[in-house]
This record gives sequence, C-alpha cells and structure tokens, in this order.
Amino acid sequence: MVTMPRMLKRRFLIILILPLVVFAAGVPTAQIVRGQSAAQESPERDARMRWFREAKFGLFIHWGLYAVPAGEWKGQAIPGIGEWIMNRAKIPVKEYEQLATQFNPTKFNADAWVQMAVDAGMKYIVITSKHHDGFAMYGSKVSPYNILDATPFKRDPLKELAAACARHKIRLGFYYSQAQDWHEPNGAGNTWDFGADDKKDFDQYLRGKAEPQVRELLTNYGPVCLIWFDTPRMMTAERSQRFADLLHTLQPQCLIDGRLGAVGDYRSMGDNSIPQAVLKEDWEVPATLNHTWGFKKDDTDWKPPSELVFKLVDIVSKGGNYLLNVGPTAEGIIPQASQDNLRAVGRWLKVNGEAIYGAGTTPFGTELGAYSETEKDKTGKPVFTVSEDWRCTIKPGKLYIHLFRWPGKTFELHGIKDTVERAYLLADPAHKRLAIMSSGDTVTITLPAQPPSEYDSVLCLATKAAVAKR
Ligand code: FHN
Repeated sequence: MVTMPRMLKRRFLIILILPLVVFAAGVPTAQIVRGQSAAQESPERDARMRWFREAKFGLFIHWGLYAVPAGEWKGQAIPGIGEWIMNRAKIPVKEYEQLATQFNPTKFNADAWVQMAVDAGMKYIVITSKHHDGFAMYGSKVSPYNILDATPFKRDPLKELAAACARHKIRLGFYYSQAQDWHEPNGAGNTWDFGADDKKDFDQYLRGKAEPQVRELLTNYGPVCLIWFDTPRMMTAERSQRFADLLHTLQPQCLIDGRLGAVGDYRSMGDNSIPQAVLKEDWEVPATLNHTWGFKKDDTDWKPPSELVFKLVDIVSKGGNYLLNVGPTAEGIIPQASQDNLRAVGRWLKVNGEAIYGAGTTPFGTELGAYSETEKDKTGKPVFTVSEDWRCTIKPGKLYIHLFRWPGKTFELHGIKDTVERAYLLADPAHKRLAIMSSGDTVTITLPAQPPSEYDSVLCLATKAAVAKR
C-alpha cells in the first residue's frame, strides 16, 4: 500500500489559489522582450500562451549536415553530441562545407515525420532551421550555404514540413542558432578558423545573416508557433530585442523560448534537466532519447517508453512541457528505435491523455521526492532523491493519480477530506467505480489486483469541489 505523508490542508489550498490570484493581476507586458513571470500575466499573453500550456508534449528535431559524419571524422569516433562534431574535431569551414555535396536525404518524407509526431501524441514540432554549424536547412536567399542551393537534394524540407504540419493540424516552430555560427567569420564560436569571439564584428553577423534569416523563417513558412533560440553568447538585451521586435512585427503570436538572451515567453530548462518541484511560470525541458541531439551512429542507448512516460508525467505535474528530440539520419530517416519508443508513449497517451493535455500541477508535492538527511553533494548541499511511485496532475473537479508502481490492493491518499465522489481507472473503458473509503482527511481506494497499464495506470478521482486549473 502506498501512503502519502500527511500534509496541511491549508498548504493544499494556498497552492491551488495562489496562481489564480497572481494571474488575475493582469500587469501589462511592456518589459524588454516579453515578460514571462506570473506577475506580468495579461489577457493577451494568456491567449498567446494557451496552446503551449495545453500541448505539454512536443517533438524536437535536430537535423543538419552533421548527420553525414554521424559522429565519426576521418575514421575516428568523435566524443560528444553529434551536432557539435565540427567544433569538437575543429574541422575547418572549407572541409566541413564539403559535407553539403554529400547530403542527399532522398528518404525524407515530411508526412511520415509529422505522422510519427501525431502518433506519439505530440502537439508541436520544433526543427533546426540553422544549428551552430551555420548551415540553413531551408532555401535561404540570405546565404547560399543552405540545403536548396548547396546540396544535391535541392528541396526545402522546412517548406514540406510546414505543409505537412498544416495538413495534420500540428504546430511548427523553428530552432535557430542566433549567436553561434561556425561558418561565419563574425559569428560566435568558431575560434579555430576565425580567432577569438571578442575580436569579431558580431553585429555585422547578426544584421547580415541571423536577423534576415529569422525574417525569412517568419515570412515564408506560414504560422510559426515558436522560435527556439539557443546558446545566447554575446546576446545583450539590445541585440535580443532586435530579434524580439522582428517576431512581434511579423508574427505577434509566435513564442520565444528562454534562450534568446533576454527574457522570452517561457523558461527553457537545461538540457535533460527536470526541476525537482512545481514551477509556477511557463517552462519547457528539451530532452534527448539517447545521448545526442544530431544523429550519431554509435549512440543506441535509447530511453525505454516507461522512462519517457514517467518523465512526461513528472514534467506535467510540475507545470512544464517536454520537448523530446529525434536526430534523423543523412538519408532522412528517424531512427527506428526512436519511432518505436515514441509511438509506445503515444499509445499510452491515447488512453490516458486526459490526464496530460491541459492538465495542471500537483497540489501535493511530497510525492516528488525529498532531500536526504545524511547524503550531501560535492558542494555540501543535501542530495535530493527523486521518488518514482506516483505523481498527480489535475483538471477542474479531477485529480489524476499516476501510479508507476502498483501499490497493491489499495491506494491511500491524505489531505483531501470528503472531496472524492468517484474513483475509476482511465484505462478501464467502462470507468467502473472503485470502492472509496474516507476517514478524516484520508481517502482509500480499492484497486484491482493488476495494473491496467504497463507504464503508468492513471486513477481518476472526481472531487466535489472543482479543483482550480493552473
Ligand atoms: O549546443 C546546443 C546543442 O547542440 C543542442 O542544440 C541543445 C538542445 O537544447 N542546445 C545547446 C546546448 O544546450
């Protein structure tokens, strides 16, 4: 039997009510870029953020010339993430550029990629339009170093993806490396060809390439749900504002991630870094399925669907979005294991999606884990041990208890006195009522002998009082 340590009902209420009080403040967003803090919430921002808050699960795609070497350069395996091979192996621009002549992803099928995202239950797609290597994966008039002009492929995959996304009614966003551009003498990052960054005319690069390319992306590809900027080296507030102004002018609904250089529309967590507690602001965690973003032929250490489902639920219960990456090959194929594992998540979501899309954060918190009283990390701080028994997401009038470990005959929950009217498992198509016993602020639900779902069996508790949605 899983029991939750007792907690104060007052704390429960404060957690539910506080976001409503703060969001109601409606402070205008006249700050640099667009404010993301709850104190800056306005009806306009609320409307703009709505789809993102509902979506919860997105597909990240890292695809570029780096898929050709796939982690190996001149017969040597290059350690680190695949899309950094140019930097890690200090490949001169003149040599790296040659990869374009070999890049011919004839197996690329935009509809198949989008269909996979749909099957996985993902609600938005973010693809690299230009990564740090400086190569544009779309037909750019700003620089000939792009897939349409420099490869034998001679197609614009972003155009094809935009059309496929429109057909499948899924949102599309673009990753754009605004600061690092290892192909350009004045872009940040390439010190092996062009010397130290502080000697470069960075604004010349920004104005001459990055800003006009972002303009192209916001002009030629229909509605763009977000621009995913990254690694904001040398990005002052003024430089960031220039990009933000472009977005505001060309596509005011388009969101800015948290890595532009000044405050964006939401917070981007570190790669694969899930916070320990609920965060009230909007946030997203970019994450890998193995250990690389761009395709690497040697990296086959795939996270199993059980781990992906746990992470998705964990993230949603803390108020975030999960942007999960695939790294397609140079032929244009998403690795089969990535496809299989994502589709397994999608099958779970088909049954249990009600507890994910648009769901609010846990009103509890004790189920997330605890700081060790004895163990310390290198800096002397207590180690946080993540607990993986259960999580909770909410909707008005519903508590969804995600059971990752089947607790046995009963599940006991404390601190929700007299509120549960009905209990059933989402995986049971008949939603057969489960027996409920209430005693004080403890509710005990009688469960069947076996969990109905392989990864996470969701127990829905319908409550009398409507529970506030975040
Ligand atoms: O340097 C990049 C990396 O290649 C990858 O794109 C990730 C995705 O979040 N972002 C940067 C590192 O944080």
